[in-house]
Amino acid sequence: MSDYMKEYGAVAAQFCLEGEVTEICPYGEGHINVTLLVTTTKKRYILQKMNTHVFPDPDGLMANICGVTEHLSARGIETLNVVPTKDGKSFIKGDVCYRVYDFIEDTVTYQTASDINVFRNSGKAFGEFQNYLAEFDASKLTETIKRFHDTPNRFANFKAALEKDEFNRAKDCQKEIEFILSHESTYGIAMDSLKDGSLPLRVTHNDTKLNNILMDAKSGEARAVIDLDTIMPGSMLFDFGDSIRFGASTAAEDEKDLSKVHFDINLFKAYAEGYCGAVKDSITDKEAELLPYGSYLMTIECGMRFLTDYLAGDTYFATKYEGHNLVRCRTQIQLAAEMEAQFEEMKKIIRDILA
Ligand code: ADP
Ligand code: GN1
Ligand code: MG
Repeated sequence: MSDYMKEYGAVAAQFCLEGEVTEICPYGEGHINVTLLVTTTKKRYILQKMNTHVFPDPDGLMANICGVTEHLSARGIETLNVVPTKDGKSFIKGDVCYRVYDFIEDTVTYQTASDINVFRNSGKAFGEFQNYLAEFDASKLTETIKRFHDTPNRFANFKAALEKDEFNRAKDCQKEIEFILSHESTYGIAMDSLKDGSLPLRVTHNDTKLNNILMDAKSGEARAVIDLDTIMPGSMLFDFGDSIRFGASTAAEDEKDLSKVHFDINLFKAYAEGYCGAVKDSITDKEAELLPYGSYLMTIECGMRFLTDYLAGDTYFATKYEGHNLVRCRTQIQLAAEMEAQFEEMKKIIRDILA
């Protein structure tokens, strides 16, 4: 029996699975939950050990997911299917929490946008997802992580970690610290505009990286938006921007060789064609104008979050080696700097698409 069978076999047995479990192994590249592929004699499932350090209200979180997935499947849209426990609950609640989804077969997730059409299709799917969420009653949603994309608050957390420098790591990342500190004046635009009402508050996904969407393995079309843990009120800038942050790069999020990491404006254009095409009836002028800024903001915010976690001893994001968060931070800083230099071209692309 494999170690994973030993560790998770009894957990899997508490869910309504078809067939006998034959194998359990780690799966995917997520940074937050522990994700396992469970194979039975009949089918495959995803078992997740939920991260209750990051998401402290698992009841509220699972109520969000059940509500949104029911809303989507009632409209015939492919989505995650929550497999109940044998006592009819949506997850196992205890010191450790677990949930199970059907494994969505014949799909792939990409860690980079190696195919421009796949990236365009993902933009269309996230835009359509935004439209479906617009029909969802926001008052039914729990805010699963407070102030998730409140960049000024993220900056305050960064400064607190820097001040503490608990692991004496600040000395290894002076250049990165300087970059984050020197860009403070750019962090407030989205939050200020949400506060003064010039940007509409919508229900958004908030974590729209390319590996949070399942693409059809054969056609390259999008099949299902996944990782629904962070669905809550937010801005379109967050969803558009986070996809660009991750996908409009020529390299992986944790590429060590920065000479390989560049912001690719053709990938930006392809994603924007897909996304803006889908939301053209609801996007406001101000949102359209700020999409390039949103891309930059999500990128520098993520860089700041990786650096904060590095300084604080790697307690938030899953890491594979010491310094992993610093490597990730460096790619984000490089991308943010390249985006900053291309705002005008990016704005023109959006204007032309929406004209
Ligand atoms: P995390 O919150 O840690 O990012 P995710 O829910 O995104 O966890 O899952 C991690 C990875 O597992 C995804 O990127 C995807 O590759 C895969 N995955 C998750 N759910 C499914 C599913 N229902 N069917 C197929 N693959 C899945
Ligand atoms: C995390 O859960 P995952 O791996 O899809 C994080 C995102 C970051 C991303 C960086 C809940 O996403 O906010 O942008 O890592 N999710 C959470 O890759 O913090
Ligand atoms: Mg994920």
